Amino acid sequence: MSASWRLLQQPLVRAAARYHRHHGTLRALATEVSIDSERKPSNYGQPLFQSHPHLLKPHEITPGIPAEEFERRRKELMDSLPSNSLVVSVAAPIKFMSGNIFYKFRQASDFWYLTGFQEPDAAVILEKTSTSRGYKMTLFSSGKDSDKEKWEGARTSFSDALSIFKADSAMSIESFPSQLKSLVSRYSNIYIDTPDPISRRSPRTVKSLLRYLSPPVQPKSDYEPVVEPLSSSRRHPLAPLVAKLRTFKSEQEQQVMRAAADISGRAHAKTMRFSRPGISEGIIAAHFEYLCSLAGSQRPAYVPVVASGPNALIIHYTSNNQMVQEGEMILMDAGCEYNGYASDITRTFPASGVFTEPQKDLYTAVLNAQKVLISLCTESAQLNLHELHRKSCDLLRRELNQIGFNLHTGDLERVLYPHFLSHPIGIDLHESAHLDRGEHLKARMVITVEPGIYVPPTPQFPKHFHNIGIRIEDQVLVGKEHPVVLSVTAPKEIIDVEGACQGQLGIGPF
Ligand SMILES: [Mn+2]
Repeated sequence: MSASWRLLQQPLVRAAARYHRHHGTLRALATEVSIDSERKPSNYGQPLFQSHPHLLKPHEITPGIPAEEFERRRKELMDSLPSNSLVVSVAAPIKFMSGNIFYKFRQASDFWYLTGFQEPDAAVILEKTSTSRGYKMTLFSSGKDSDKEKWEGARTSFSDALSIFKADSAMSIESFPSQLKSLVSRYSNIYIDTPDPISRRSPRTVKSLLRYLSPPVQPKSDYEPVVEPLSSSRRHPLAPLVAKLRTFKSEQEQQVMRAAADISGRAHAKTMRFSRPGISEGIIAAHFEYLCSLAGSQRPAYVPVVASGPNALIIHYTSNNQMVQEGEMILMDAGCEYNGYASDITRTFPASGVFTEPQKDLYTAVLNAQKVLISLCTESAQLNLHELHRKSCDLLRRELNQIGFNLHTGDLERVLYPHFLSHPIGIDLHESAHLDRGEHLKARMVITVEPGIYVPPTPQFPKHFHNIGIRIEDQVLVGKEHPVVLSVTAPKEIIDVEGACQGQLGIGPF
């Protein structure tokens, strides 16, 4: 048995132990939730406790999120709407890389948040009612089709859509257009996200020409007549309302996010140990992604940045294809998606395992600022993201002037620190689209705190800092009085970063 084979087996052994632990304790519940985990292929369009007890607990619809929580989300949404309201949310389409070669499917975030349903070709309609539940839920999906399932895998049946996903009614997606058409005429408030009218009459730019000429061209939908005639007074966007709910993370969501950040944080620590001069940035990225996948992550939350030396000055450097040189630092901005939630961590570490004096000085400047900023991620600090960003500029300016910079107006914001400090994070990496940066931070929000300094080789800055780029990014759960750093497993203090790189913490490389 080779060493690497044994390494690969370890997590599997642990997973098996977890499975048996579940299995043992759950025999008693078997009358309530039937387990058919022995059955292959599975009978469902996604992992469920019934088929995947090693991934989910009973009554969870997605790993870590129980059915009651999806119920609570829908109820909260519907309770916030006026009477006579209808909500329509649809699944993501399958996306294609080229021709009929598809990408790994990822569900649309809002639809997933409201239903937990992970199949494409699906939709949900929620009708506000005066019942105690507060709404009626109709789930549209493919249902069983043995010919199709033989090629594409199992789909959840309509009866399981009722019993597991708690729909009042389950129908074929084929009947969605006609159902939608008849329902929209009966309600006075329709909450639905339709294609942005501006994008259909997009300004004449080179990019829009390229989009137009590169197939597949979005055909003008046959279904436009269904929603088009709704006057704007009846039709409202759904996304801002769901965004408001998604801003505040439940206990269950906090735990999934902590687990996602844990996986990424540990992978950062192990990748510090793995990295060395003489290997390419791409190998470091591959190593990080391998570790995350091995720990159960479904996909990277974004294309990782592995920038060695001066490449770190490019904020979104993702080519990751140059060699790491002696004496350089590696800026790695990488995070996985785990059970539906993104993680986002940046660390900057010395390739050789020891910071040089200038690297140490600049790193300490960014770290000092970052730690003060994290301490301000509380409800009681009464700050909004704009104010927190301005604070980060003040703190960085003071730190830099202490280590020999002589900053002039604009040097910091326009040159050395050109990006924003923070963004909310959750199911999407950037949950900012509908967030007001002017609103005070509140408990149960999760945001990133990511100050950075990138020094170009120009004479107004001290020469020994030229071509150094440093960013330190954590994910922070805002508390009433105390912030919680979710990405705590990624080493950050100089002594810990050097220790991780040198293997002194007993971490990694695998
Ligand atoms: Mn970020």
